Amino acid sequence: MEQQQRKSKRHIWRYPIAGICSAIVLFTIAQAASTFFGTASSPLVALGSTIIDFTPPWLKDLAIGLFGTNDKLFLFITLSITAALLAATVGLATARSLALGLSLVIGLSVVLGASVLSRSATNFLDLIPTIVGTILGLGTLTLLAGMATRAGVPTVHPQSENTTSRRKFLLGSAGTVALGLLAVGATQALRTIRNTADSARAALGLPPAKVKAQAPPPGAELDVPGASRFVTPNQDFYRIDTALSVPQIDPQDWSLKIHGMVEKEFTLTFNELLDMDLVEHYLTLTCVSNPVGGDLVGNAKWLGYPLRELLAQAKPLPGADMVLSTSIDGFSASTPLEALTDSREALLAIGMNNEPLPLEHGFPVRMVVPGLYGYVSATKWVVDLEVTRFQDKAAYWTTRGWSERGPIKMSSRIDTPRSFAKLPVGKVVFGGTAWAQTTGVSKVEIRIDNGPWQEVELATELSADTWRQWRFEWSDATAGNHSATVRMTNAQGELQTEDTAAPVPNGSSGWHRLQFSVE
Ligand SMILES: Nc1nc2c(c(=O)[nH]1)N[C@H]1C(S)=C(S)[C@@H](COP(=O)(O)O)O[C@H]1N2
Ligand SMILES: [Mo]
Repeated sequence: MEQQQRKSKRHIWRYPIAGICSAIVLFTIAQAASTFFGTASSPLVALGSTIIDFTPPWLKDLAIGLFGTNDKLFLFITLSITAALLAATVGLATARSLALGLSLVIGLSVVLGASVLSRSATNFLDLIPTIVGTILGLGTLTLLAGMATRAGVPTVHPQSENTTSRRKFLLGSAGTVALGLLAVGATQALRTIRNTADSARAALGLPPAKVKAQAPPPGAELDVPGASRFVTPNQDFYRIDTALSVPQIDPQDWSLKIHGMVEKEFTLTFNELLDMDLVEHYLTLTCVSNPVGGDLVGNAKWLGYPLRELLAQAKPLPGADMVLSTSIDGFSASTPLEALTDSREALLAIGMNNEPLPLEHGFPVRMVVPGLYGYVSATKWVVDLEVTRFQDKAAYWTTRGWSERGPIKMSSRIDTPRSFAKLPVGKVVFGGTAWAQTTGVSKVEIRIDNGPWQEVELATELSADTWRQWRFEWSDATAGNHSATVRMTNAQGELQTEDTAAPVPNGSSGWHRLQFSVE
């Protein structure tokens, strides 16, 4: 008896492994099966998205601050570690009783299923991947827990039995995991072959713009090494969204419903949009989460149809003051109706820098609105526009502690030198950018240490909707530690505020300052 107890203690490690293996099988099989349903039918994606939706603003901000656009990788790693710990605990429970372990798995699967169903654009059919994964996960747990238990029973040839049972257990574990991974690999390959959004994007020839954008004047680019370019290449453009997996939309399946407080509701198809009089416009997009000096800002040439014209066709009713735009993945933004009907070039965009929108930037259709942070205006994968009132509806981030309106705060940034750079004595070249969308930048000043404010050279302005690069030469940089501070003035003569504010609830403010040394 004593002998047996010691033995089972020695084999106890097999149970957590059995638990982890069955979790891997559950998730990989469900992931594989989700290929045949909507993306949110993967319990991993659904759970991750649900967590993102419930992440308090301060934590989201901290994650973006710490990990930048890798915040989702961070979420994924945290999620994996948590899942592994949970699975190990469930495994250990089976050492006590298999029924207990199996019930725990079923309980956790119910949570997974609930998070799948809670996603927008899922229905009961999307539960199938979770159910199939759970069945195979339960099977794996039963099998491996059985092997673990048999290994704990003493026999007449303890030694040899011990090694074979261990080998069997390890083989069994490795085998189930390998099968799961194989299933994911195979379906992933299938997904790539069938990926209609990717191939539709590749096949899409953008129609020419009826109104071409004015080309940036030669002076719009200052070419300071280490400073950002005037136009941000698509692959370098910051990406912020709540989508764990990029929505895949076949343009032929896309349509936009315009409804709510309008005289005439209608639905727009992609082909209809292609046939409309499209315009081009350069516009600098900014994220409300951008910290002072941060890089969640980019400038691109957008091709699209003016939302002003689209809304004119729907004829908003008196009293309406907001348009709630909703993405296929459930994200929504509240944009003041005025910003979409006044003279600014707010677009229902299909093109970015002469290409169809990249998938992660909203293919096939998104919104971009000059002067407003992305969270209240730049809905990607947009499928629904509801004309309504601020007092009746609230958008995604508004219900999570951010302001219902988000005009972009004027801002300026030092791109080069970098913080804590070590530079040789002599000439130091500073470069950066400043933006005040819809108003325009009229002056940028720099201060070295606590010296006087000095005006910098400004790039030629393309329009008030785009940022302006700047350049400054400090010709007699002296050895020692220094700081540089930058500030701007907008075209109405208003100076950028020195008061610092955190991104929550409506955008950061304060002067960008950095330290460097000259030696
Ligand atoms: N569908 C969807 N659209 C979205 C978001 C989102 O989470 N989901 N985020 C918004 C935010 S906060 C910003 S700053 C911009 C960023 O656009 P980009 O990723 O193309 O730079 O998209 C906006 N549109
Ligand atoms: Mo954002």
